[in-house]
Amino acid sequence: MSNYHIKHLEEYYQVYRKSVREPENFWGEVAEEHFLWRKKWDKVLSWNFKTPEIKWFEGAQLNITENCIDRHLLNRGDKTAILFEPNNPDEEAEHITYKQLHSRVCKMANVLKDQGIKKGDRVCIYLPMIPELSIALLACARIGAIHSVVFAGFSATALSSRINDSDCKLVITSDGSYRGTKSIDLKGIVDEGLKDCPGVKSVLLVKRTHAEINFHEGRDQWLQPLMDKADSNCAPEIMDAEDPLFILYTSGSTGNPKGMVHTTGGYMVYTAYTFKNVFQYTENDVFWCTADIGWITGHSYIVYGPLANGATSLMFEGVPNYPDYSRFWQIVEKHKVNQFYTAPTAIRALAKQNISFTEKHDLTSLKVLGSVGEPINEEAWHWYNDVIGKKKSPIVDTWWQTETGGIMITPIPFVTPTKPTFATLPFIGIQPAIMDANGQEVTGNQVDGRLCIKFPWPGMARTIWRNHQRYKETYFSTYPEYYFTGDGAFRDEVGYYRITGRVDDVIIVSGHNLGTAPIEDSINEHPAVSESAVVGVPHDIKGSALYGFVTLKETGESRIHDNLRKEINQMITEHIGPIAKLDKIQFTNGLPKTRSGKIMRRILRKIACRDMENLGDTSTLLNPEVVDDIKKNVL
Ligand code: 6R9
Repeated sequence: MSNYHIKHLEEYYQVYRKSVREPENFWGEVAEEHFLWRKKWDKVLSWNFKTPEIKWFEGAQLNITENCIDRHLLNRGDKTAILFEPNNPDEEAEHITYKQLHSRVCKMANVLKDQGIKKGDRVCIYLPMIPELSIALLACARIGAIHSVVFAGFSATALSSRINDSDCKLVITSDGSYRGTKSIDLKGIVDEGLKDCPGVKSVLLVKRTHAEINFHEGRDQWLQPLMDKADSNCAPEIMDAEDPLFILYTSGSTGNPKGMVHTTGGYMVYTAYTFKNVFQYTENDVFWCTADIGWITGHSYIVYGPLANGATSLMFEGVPNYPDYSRFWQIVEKHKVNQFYTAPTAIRALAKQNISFTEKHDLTSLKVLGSVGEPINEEAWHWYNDVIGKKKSPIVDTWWQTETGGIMITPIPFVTPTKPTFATLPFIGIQPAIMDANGQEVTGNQVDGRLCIKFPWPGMARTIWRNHQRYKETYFSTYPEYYFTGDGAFRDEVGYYRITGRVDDVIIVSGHNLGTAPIEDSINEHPAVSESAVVGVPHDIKGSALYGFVTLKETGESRIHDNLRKEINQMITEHIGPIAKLDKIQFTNGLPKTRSGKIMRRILRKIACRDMENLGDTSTLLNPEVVDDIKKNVL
């Protein structure tokens, strides 16, 4: 029996038990059966959560691109590997077969070599969602260079600090990018950023928008002419399983972004195995993950996981509301998408629109719907389930992190019965633990606390780039011998997990632990409310009091605001109890968000506490302009 593709709940429990009792045998078998190794490992796993040091498949040798491309050439050479849907629906979609992908990756790999890039060098990739982005990741992996993708929505400052942190020698970017009706001057941002990056010797440019750019002689080169001349074969660099594959930055609750380092063998095994099972991908399905490759979700579930399975992975350049709010559903119909993976923030935005946007498209190809990035609230879950999935396509609410490399807690579709707002069961091989306030693991069900993982899994990040001490302090020091996720979780009577949000967002009011997510959910149910964020402020008697920032669908006069404040507190009282009532409610024009759509509660908390001087760098926010307005109107 192959344990690669789980088919029913009993099998899940059976495979899960094996994965936990004999992790080395289990992962050894998965790795042996489904991948191409140049040399097998000497040892499946060695680990120590104190130092911390984790090694998977030590001694093994491989190249991940042989697994993602070369080995499919015989049977899937003419199958579409990457299906590119451009921003503009009138521009033709591009089908890149595995054969074509092989040739383009090899050519780009040869171009990088000609630029002097060698195994272990860092290459920064700052590109929009166009095929060259996926090809660039794979070209780096082909020659053993470590890629560091920076989301092409980040500012020049954010870009240069990431380039310098990992000493990137070369940057791959484009003249510009399209986002709906706008085109963005990416090259201008790169020029600005590179003023502070003396280590960058060359910039390779993809032509996308044909916008005029400043050409920096001696540093900049157009990529295409170099590709045209390059050889379409490039022998893969043979890598050790624990050689770094990439660095990806993620923001911490304090300080500079952390360059999470993922290595080759374990990451490949974990992303491929989770992809196959969590999306129940079968040959000829079309898989679409709407994330940007600038985030871990795109790395793992647009590029590496799907391609390691020989899948067809759709890549979309545009935005959900261009030319109008039916764009996602139009793409699903056009390409007969079978698995669709998106974020709650997109689901909420789409659910607000007129029903005609979804109704005019045929969504019957959909088999599995995925959610990732933040807790999905009940209302959004039901809309996704009923309107998009027609109650037939299970929702996989997948909890995981940049640090975990792949999906950690999730239903397996058609196997695990779903439950709104619950990520349900640990994935195969994952051993979650819930910790109480005294730092002890709590056993049994119907418990909540902080979410840790107590045993290594192949996809975990091994360190923070050149800052192992910070890796240790952030993830392995709060609870010795456990990996601490920074999230809170509740385990229900059958052992299902519900992620309750970052624990830095938990507020203790009069000795009661309150998660911000359920309070915000109740506020958001008020018909006048568009969005909200709740933070804690110090309070003499209660310890902490709750301060709410609320964005309304339409702004009103102050008399209406007073009534609204009462009604909002009434809703909270009804949903949670009077203990969760807000002491202060400030109406705002918008909430500060990260580029991936997460509300920056840290900034709001400081404003609410009138700690205006220490807001940190707000320039990388999606909407830095709202911050001043919120500061001005603080209560
Ligand atoms: C993959 C990704 C990680 C944080 C994580 C948690 C939140 C992600 C979630 C979820 C509830 C889910 N998160 N998925 N919370 N339910 N299904 O998003 O990585 O950008 O590093 O964010 O996102 O708080 O700790 P990353």
